[in-house]
Amino acid sequence: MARLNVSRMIERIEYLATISATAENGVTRFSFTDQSERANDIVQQWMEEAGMKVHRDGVNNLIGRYEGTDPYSPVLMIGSHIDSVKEGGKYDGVLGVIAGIEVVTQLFEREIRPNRSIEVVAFCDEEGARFHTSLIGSRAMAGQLTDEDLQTADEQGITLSDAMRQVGLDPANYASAKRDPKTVHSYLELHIEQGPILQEENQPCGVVMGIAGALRYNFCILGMAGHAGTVPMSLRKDALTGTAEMMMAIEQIANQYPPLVATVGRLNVQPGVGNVIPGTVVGTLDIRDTDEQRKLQVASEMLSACEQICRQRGLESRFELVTQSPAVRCSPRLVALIENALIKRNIKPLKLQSGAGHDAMAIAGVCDVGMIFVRCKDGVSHHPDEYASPSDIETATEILFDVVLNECIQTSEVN
Ligand code: HGY
Ligand code: MN
Ligand code: MN
Repeated sequence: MARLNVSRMIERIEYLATISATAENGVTRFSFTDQSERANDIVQQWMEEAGMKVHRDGVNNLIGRYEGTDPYSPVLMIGSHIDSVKEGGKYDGVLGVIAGIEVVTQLFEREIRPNRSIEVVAFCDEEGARFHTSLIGSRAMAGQLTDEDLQTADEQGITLSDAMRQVGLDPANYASAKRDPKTVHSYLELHIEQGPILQEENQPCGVVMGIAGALRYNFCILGMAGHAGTVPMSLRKDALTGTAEMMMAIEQIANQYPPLVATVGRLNVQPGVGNVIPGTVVGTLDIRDTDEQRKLQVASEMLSACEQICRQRGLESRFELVTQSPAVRCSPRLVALIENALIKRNIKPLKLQSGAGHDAMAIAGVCDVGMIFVRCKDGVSHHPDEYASPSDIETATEILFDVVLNECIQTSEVN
């Protein structure tokens, strides 16, 4: 008897992908929107069908709890996120939540009660695509969310706390999402790799050793708007050409420190009309590295290079650090459990670093964390073409199931 109902998993992934602000061009499901609430409602229904009691915490994390025989022992938490980037893929985050629900559904359908309770969590706002402050739900659970996080605003000027109110939350309550570490035994997250290594190695899944730390900045470059036809080139304070030189400097510095990566992902040029010299540019800078020290040192090198370019051009630069998450190591104990499950299925136990951020980074502040990566086609992610095959999804969810059985069931065999 197949242990998993993979077609049910695929149907659910496909269904969630239809809940999007954009009808075509991938999935756009920002947190604290109609789309995120509709997604929460259907995921809650699937959790309840799996015998879980479901509640939403102080920041709208959706938490399904499958009671164990010992209600007082710390829980096993399985999670990921169901928000997306703009025009993203179907699998990023969603796959981990659907896989967690599938494993609990299998226990429920077999009337197996784990010794420790299992919680499946759909974290809110992992991506930070709307407010540019990522890991909102998991950082709140780890007690790392701050009042100023709630004051960050989206492009329409709506603050995170306004957006929380719009979905019926009281933002003053966000601190209640903090989890007592004594109540959580360990955390598992299954996620698409969002990179090319598993495909290159022709493996369906692998074990994550660590997750790169991230620094996310908002910046503003102030120059002088002017008439595109009359201001001589030598007298201009063009904020956009200054930003362009800064971006080339950032890229040139990043190229000296692989695997560190740096990205200017958003630029807003003002006033943004063809016959006016850009006076202001507002943008974002995202720097990632698995080496915490080097990440901080290179970030300061990049910011001083930008300041120097602006000085030479008579521009003013303002950089604001919006979120930072330190590089995280996964628990050696959970790495070993995942490796053993891979070996048991004759899969090469590939060890991977994650350049992408995940909720596991924040939850590492609460308990041991482990991650399973699933091969994704050509490593494409944060893009409508993101794809993971049903057989790879099945294999990775089987690995997750094995680790869950090890973590919270006396027997390690369930057929
Ligand atoms: O941006 C990231 O690394 C993740 O996809 N949130
Ligand atoms: Mn993700
Ligand atoms: Mn993502």
